[in-house]
Amino acid sequence: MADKEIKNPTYIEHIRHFFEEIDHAHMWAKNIDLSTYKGLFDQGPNVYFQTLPPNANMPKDPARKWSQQRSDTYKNWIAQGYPFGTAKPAPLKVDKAPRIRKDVDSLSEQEIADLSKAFSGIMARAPGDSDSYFALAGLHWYPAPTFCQHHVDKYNPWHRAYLLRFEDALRSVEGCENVTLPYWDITKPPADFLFKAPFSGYKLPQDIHPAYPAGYQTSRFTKSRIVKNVADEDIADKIANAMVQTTWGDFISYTSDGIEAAHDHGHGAIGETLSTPDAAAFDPIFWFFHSNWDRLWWEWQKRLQATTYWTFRSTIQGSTVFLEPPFDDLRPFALTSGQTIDSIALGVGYELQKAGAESLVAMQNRSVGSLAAGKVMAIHDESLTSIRLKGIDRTKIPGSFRAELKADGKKVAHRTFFQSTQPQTCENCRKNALINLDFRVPLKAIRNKRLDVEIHTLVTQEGLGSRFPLHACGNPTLNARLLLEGG
Ligand SMILES: [Cu+2]
Repeated sequence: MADKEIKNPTYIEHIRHFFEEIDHAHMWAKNIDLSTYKGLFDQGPNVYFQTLPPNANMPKDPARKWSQQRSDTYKNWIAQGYPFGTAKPAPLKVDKAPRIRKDVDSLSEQEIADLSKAFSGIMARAPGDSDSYFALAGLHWYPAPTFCQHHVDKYNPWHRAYLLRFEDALRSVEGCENVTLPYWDITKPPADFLFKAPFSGYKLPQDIHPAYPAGYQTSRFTKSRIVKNVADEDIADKIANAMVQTTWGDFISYTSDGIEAAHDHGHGAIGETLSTPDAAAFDPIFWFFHSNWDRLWWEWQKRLQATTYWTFRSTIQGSTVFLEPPFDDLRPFALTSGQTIDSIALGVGYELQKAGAESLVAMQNRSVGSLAAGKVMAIHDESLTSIRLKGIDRTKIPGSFRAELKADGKKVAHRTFFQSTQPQTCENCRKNALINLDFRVPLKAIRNKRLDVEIHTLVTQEGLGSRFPLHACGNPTLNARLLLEGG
């Protein structure tokens, strides 16, 4: 094996690649997990001795025995205290998959016509047809029993399965067998065709809830207002921050600037039907908006070399319980239908954007809440502070809301949280009732100023305003951390 000894190896850059699927599956059967950082840490010296040349026990296959150099690299890793490391993004490769989802901006006239035919086709189906637009959009919240997977690890896998299910329905329309669901890159203005029928809106053929009776017409802000909102909400920056994270927890975060935070702010920016999960999926723009979040997850997986079940596990530093059986319980898309969906290995590709991809790589060295103590750190005059609003009981708040941080009465930061107007009816929401939201602001914007927080609901009742009292949602607390930079 042509290995080279590495003096300062890290888990994420080097060590995890020493193991293959066959090793993980083999050891997993013996109740040993080598596929996560924590699992490997627990087995550290053990693995060293088991793989030590020349008479190693493992791996069994003589062709895959560890070289002396690899063994030395592994030893160096242990000797240096098992550093986790920061991923150097793998170059983005072009996907080769039977289904390629394109950027909405790059569709030909013919492709738009086909897509339009597919949407009209499923919209014309009877509401009782499980492949109808009505039935599929209804799985997101109303009128279905809630299957809500938001603000939990299964958020991305669940929506991935949902998109596949929807795309399959589009492809079931005659003449649309090759249609795929394009993505709207939210950092660019939404394409004009999204504001024309059948993509401009949808009228409910029957009641889904007293607030959404038959005849309810979906609505969203104008194109120019959406563009302005997306900019005001710093969504591009949140995405960029998510894309350079090394661990799954940091990537998916809604508490700080992770991908679900970007998603939540996006829902609010597009409004009005989209601003709560209740009827969001009935507005056709939902599907293009969500195809983009799935693309970003897939691109992050590719950058982290985490596109299969076992390699994906290597990015998880927190609990892996959600990946254990029944991980494929992505109801109603799998299990109940007897079907299993591999929602980690997508099987669908996304067309790369012309620019964009490389620009993300440039965004390194962002401020973080904690640094490995082994690293040198610095606190600068311009340093950022993270102010945490902690312990919000969100099930008390009717619908999506915005938490605003004010300094001497002036808003300096805000966070949007996306949820149903009836969160207490959802088991997942009740289980994850208490949430934290982090505001990130330059120290100088808040120093020597009086800070306070307000919560405002996005859906307001006529004449009553939007302010929601803090004592009515668990009396959350505030704390502040100075963010550190590698110096
Ligand atoms: Cu969403």
